[in-house]
Amino acid sequence: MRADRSAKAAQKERSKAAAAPAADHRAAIIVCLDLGDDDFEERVAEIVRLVESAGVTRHRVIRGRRSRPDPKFYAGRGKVVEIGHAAAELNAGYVVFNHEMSPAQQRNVEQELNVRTLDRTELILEIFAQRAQTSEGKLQVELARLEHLSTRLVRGWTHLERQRGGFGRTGGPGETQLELDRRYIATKVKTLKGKLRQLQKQRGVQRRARERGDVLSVSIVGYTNAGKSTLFNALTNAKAYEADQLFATLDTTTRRIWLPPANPVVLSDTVGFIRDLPHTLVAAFRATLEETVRADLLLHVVDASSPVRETQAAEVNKVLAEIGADATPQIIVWNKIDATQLAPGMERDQYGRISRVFVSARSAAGLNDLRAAIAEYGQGRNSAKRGPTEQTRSLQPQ
Ligand SMILES: Nc1nc2c(ncn2[C@@H]2O[C@H](COP(=O)(O)OP(=O)(O)OP(=O)(O)O)[C@@H](O)[C@H]2O)c(=O)[nH]1
Ligand SMILES: [Mg+2]
Repeated sequence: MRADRSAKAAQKERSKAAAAPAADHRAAIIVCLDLGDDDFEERVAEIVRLVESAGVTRHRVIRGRRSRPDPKFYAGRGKVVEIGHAAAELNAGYVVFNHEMSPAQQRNVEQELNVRTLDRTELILEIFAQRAQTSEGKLQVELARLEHLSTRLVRGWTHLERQRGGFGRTGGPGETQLELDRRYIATKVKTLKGKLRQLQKQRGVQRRARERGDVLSVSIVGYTNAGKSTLFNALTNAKAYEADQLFATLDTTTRRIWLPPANPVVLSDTVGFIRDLPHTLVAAFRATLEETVRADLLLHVVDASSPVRETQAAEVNKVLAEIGADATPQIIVWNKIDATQLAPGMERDQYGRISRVFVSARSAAGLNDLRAAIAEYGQGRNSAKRGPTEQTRSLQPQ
C-alpha cells in the first residue's frame, strides 16, 4: 500500500515535470539497436540525418546490441535507464528510436522516461508534415498521421497525446484530435479520402490531355538525397528546392522540356524513398506515387558517392514494386560522380540499350549524355508506336 502510494507520488512528480516547458524541442536522444544488421553504421548515419532534417540541432546517439527487441520497452531496462540519463543531461525534448515500435512499447518508454518518444515511422511522418506544401500533399500527410494515430489510441496513452505535435512546429493530429475517438477519426479519414479523390480526378484530366499530346513522361525517382532535385533543376533550368536534408522534396514538380529530335518531354521531380518507408505513408501517397507508375520512363538517380548505393537502389526498386512501377523502363543515373573516381558517360547493355549514365548534376558533367539517352528512348518509343517496320533504332522500351 505504502509502496503503491509512493509510486503514485512519483507518477505525480513526473506529470508535473511533463507540464513544465523545460525540455528543448531541438534536442533529441537517438536510440539505435543493432539487431544483427550488417550495415548498422549506415543506419545510424541515416537516422541522424533524418532527425536533423526534422529540425533537431542537438542530439546524442545511444547504441546497443540485442538479439531481439525487448517486448516491454524495445530496448532493455538498463538501456532505458541510460537513455533517461542522456535525455536529462541534454534536456532533450524527444527520444527517437530508429525502429518500428509497438504502441505499448512506445507508451511504456514514454511513461518511464517522461519524454516524448517517437519511433521511426512517426519521425518520417513528422518530416513529411513539415514539408507538405500543396493541398494534396497536406491532405495525404494528414491522412497518414490519422491512420497511424488510430493504431495508437489505446487506454492509458491519450494523456500523452496532448504533448504531440512533433518538434513543436507542425501541430499534427494529436493536438486537435486528442479527445476524439476512433469513430471520429474514421469519419475524418473518409472525408480526407473523398477530398483526395476529387483532386486526383482533376489530375487525371490533366494527364489525359498530356497523353493525347504524345508527350514522353519521365519521372525522376531515387533514394532521398540522391540529387534528384538538383538533376531536375539542371535539366529544366527550374528552381526546385534542393537541400542537403532528407525528404527536401515532397510534392511532385513537373516541367516540360524539349530534347530534339524527340517529342516534348514532361519531366517530374518526385518524393525520395528510404528504407522501411512507413506503409501508412506509401498508402497515403499512393496517388502521388502513381504518377510515377504512369511515367513512360524512370530516371533512377543513385548517389554514386554513397558506400551503400547498391542497398539504396535496391530499396528504391522495392518501393517501386510496391506501387506497381517495377515494370516501367529505367535509366539508372549514377549521380555525384564529381565526388568519386568515375568518369561521365553512358553504358549500354548487351542489346545496345542504354542502361546507365554517369553524371554530376552539380557540375553538369555527363548531362548531355543523359539528354541524349532520354531523346533516344523517346525516339525508340515513337517508332515502336508507328509500327515494327519503322523500328530502326536499337533502343526500345523494355
Ligand atoms: N557532390 C555532389 N553533390 C550533389 C550532386 N547533386 C546533388 N548534390 C547534393 O546532394 C544534396 C541533395 O540534393 P537534392 O537534389 O536535394 O536531392 P534529392 O534527391 O532531391 O533529395 P530529397 O528531395 O530530399 O529526396 C544537396 O546537398 C546537393 O547539393 C552532385 O552531382 N555532386
Ligand atoms: Mg528533392
